[in-house]
Amino acid sequence: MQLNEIISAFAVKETIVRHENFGGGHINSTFKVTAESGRKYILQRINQNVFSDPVALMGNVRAVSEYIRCHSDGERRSLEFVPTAQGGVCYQDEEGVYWRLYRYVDGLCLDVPECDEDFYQSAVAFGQFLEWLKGFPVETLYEPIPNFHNTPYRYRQLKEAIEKNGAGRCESARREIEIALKLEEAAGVLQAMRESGVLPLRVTHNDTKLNNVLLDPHTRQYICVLDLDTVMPGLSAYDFGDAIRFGAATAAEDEQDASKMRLDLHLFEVFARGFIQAAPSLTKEEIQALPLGAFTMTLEVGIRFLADYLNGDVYFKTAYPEHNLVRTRTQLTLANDMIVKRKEMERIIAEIVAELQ
Ligand code: GN1
Ligand code: MG
Repeated sequence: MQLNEIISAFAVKETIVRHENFGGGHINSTFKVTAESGRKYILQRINQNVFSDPVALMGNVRAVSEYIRCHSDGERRSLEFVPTAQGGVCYQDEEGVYWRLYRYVDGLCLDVPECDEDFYQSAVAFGQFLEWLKGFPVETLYEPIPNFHNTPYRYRQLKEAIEKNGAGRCESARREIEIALKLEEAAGVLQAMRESGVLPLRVTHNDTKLNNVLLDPHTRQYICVLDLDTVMPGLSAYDFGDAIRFGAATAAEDEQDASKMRLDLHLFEVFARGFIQAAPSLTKEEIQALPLGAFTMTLEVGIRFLADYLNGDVYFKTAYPEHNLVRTRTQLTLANDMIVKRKEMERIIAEIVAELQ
């Protein structure tokens, strides 16, 4: 790969002197590149197995970023992408691969909050994201991955993977399959609430991991939300839930010892407070659905990891053969702990609501 050739397709006149892998995303390949001028950029190769129409996807990114710029607190609050020399949103190289370029902003992306305030900041970031976009015409968004958080659909995909047993791994995941299938009914409740219209459709981020928020290394305030690839119509419970499953957990998503995995109720409370404060337009029904969102998003990604393990690791990047199974175990353990702690989550949410009134 000739990075200099790729960069020359964009509207910057730069010679790249250094590049390194950057970030821990499971889907795209990301590089931090440094130009002779000293300026830095983030160059990303868009994974076309996952994102079939990178141009339409970048149309979402552009529309949402511009809307945030007009409706936010005056800070930029989204990364600035560099257009191609022809004014396009991304560049397709001779091999058909799509690339995009962002101006680099110095900041921290954490996998684990170093203090409560870090996690609180990410809650404000994702809460404000929903709030600022509440007037955005949701129906104009392109859906990069249809049924992304449709958990019953994810179950259908899991069952197909079990049926096919493409990688011959069903036997080694027998326990996990059994646990996952037992939880199927509970997993469908949120989707039913979406379909019945109890919960409003919003512009949601859909991948609200703590490491998708950029924090200022000095002030520790959030700078902006990252990774807008999965922005599409969705439920606030998705964004709340995915953030809780990743950031309010006592162990990493791929901790080998799943028994270390629990929901940390203190971190749950820290995040819930920031999120609810930052998004005053949340309805009573949406607020009540937040604990369900945490459980559903955790279980959902658990079965997605499991299906990918059974399919032979064709979707998520993996570092070793059991990686997706290890991830499955942590997520199923966490989802079960959320069932146990459901009442406590609900009590915490009710207390926050009362305190904010
Ligand atoms: C993927 O790309 P990344 O690492 O931010 C995935 C999310 C999962 C997450 C699990 C497009 O996010 O849905 O929750 O991994 N993104 C896509 O860590 O599938
Ligand atoms: Mg990401």
